Amino acid sequence: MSEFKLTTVEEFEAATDRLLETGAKVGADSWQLRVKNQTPHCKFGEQGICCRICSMGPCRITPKAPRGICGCDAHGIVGRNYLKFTAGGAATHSDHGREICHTLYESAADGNYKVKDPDKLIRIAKEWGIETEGKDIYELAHEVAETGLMEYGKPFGTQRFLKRAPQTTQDIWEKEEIAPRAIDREVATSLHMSHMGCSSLPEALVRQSLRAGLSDGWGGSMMGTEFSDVLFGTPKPIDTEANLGVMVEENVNIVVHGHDPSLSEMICEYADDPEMIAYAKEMGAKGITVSGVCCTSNEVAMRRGIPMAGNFLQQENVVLTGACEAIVVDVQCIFPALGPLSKCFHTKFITTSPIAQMPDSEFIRFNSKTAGENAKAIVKAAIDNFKNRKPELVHIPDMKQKATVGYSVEAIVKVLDGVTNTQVDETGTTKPLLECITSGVIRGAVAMVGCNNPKIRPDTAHIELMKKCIANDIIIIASGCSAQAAAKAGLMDKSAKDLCGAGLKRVCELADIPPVLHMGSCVDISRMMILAAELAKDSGLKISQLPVVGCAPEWMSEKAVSIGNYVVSTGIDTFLGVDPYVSGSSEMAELLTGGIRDWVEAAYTVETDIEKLVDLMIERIEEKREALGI
Ligand code: XCC
Ligand code: SF4
Repeated sequence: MSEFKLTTVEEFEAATDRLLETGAKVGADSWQLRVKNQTPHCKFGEQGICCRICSMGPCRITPKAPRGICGCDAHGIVGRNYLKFTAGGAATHSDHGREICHTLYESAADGNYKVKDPDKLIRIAKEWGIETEGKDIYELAHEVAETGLMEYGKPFGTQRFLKRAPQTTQDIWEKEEIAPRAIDREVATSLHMSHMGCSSLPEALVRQSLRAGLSDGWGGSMMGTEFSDVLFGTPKPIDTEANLGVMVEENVNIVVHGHDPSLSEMICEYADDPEMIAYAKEMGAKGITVSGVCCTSNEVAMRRGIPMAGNFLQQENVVLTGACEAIVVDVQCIFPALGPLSKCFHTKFITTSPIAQMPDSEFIRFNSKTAGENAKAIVKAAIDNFKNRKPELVHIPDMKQKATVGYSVEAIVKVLDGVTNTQVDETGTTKPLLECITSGVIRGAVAMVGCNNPKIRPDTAHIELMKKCIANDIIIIASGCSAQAAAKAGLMDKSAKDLCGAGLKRVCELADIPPVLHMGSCVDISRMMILAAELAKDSGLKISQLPVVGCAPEWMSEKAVSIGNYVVSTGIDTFLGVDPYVSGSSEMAELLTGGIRDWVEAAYTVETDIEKLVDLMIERIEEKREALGI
């Protein structure tokens, strides 16, 4: 038996350096070079004290100029910036959710998109009070999709999915007036409040940030996750591989990148088509390999076992291999750099969404009605491009790890069933997991999420934090680029149980799981909310009492701030490794790291020293245990 070994960050970096040498040969730019050009960053921006929301400015706060021209102080400026940042994230995640609602609406027995998990659809319909009896599944799909779409603009009431939270959580949201109403309304209200001459009171701005975040996590993102499951199947554990070594030199390599599975699912479908494979062979390749980057990669890895080429800061590397025939993108987290970079190689950079259009790309407009044809055209374009490779530029780092992914809440409940002697009913409960936690076999859980950020040595924070947690019997649930960091390193290989403390190791063996559970993409952080809600309901505790924390050590996007806001608002303490541009206001910093605890029973901790960050998380988990007397 070969011995299990994690891939080290030094090994990643050596592989990247080798790829950058190729880049230098062809005159390619890279994020590593651009970071140098942008450093040091603007101090005003870093502290959040630059305001340019009206044309009397831009105004910057200094000791000599403590107020902008309108009289707004640092606290108001930082607060408005924070709210706008959140609104950007909530809008983005939720609009992704809306696209999925539309895809569901377009589903048909003879269409491009089918309902793969009818049980889940029926469950949601019942939950929403939609009559299911005597209806054709597609009739029901349309009705549920339309009801979902109404959640974005309904004039009255709050989000339907809030009822999934424990009553105690719902009461907090009501009392604090942060229960989210229509999703678009929360985004629009956020932009209204942060307009010139509206709110400049930190409390009001933070409250709306929490509310907008909740409209994402318990609204748009949750619909994105649930309806993706309905359309493409609810994830179950499945084996795959991760890191650049999943690309295959002899094959046509298609890399999917972005977030919306409506595109990537179709690409995978057609790349698997015997007709297409035959065509690839005709063109001199041995076959077709689809691999992924960022969250769309998580989506197809969880449902199809499609390998993960890498996470956010590895997106340029896939092109630098010289072996990427096409990088096909939909929305979000796509570097505009891919345009000029792909021009240095034979790679086709294919954009597909009117929402993400970029220079130097080929735009093949993708929509649900013509999805099949679009996907076929894209796969064909990639195959046709195989002959244009420049062999002297081809180098795929020989680097990959095994990973078992696909841990939806349903899957977690199922795999942990039977680990203890707890009786569970047929629908399954989280009681076995709770028993592991109360007995101390598992000390607690960390929800690891978020991106890479050049401010932190890529992946190190994710990996080091996870290693320390599992060694301390803390189980990790991961999503987004954090999950991919884990997979690339080998932490989603079941053999990684050897890095755990004795308790967690035993659970991994009994349940046959890796110690880091892949829960999906970033909209799938909604799965984590549901898991926390179920744990609270099954234990009779409040979510805030559970020994569970959230962590985004290398986050970078607006979406991540929206996520942070809904995780905290759900009662889960959240640890950040990068400051969300609030250091310029003591009032804002104090509210987010302390004051909001009085409202939602949780708050942020910001600590850029990663060693300290992990210790603080473990400390918090142990504090929660102590308070429960377990
Ligand atoms: Fe984007 Fe979702 Fe961040 Fe990765 S983790 S860099 S947001 S792909 Ni969401
Ligand atoms: Fe300056 Fe006030 Fe205008 Fe902002 S809103 S740019 S602080 S004048």
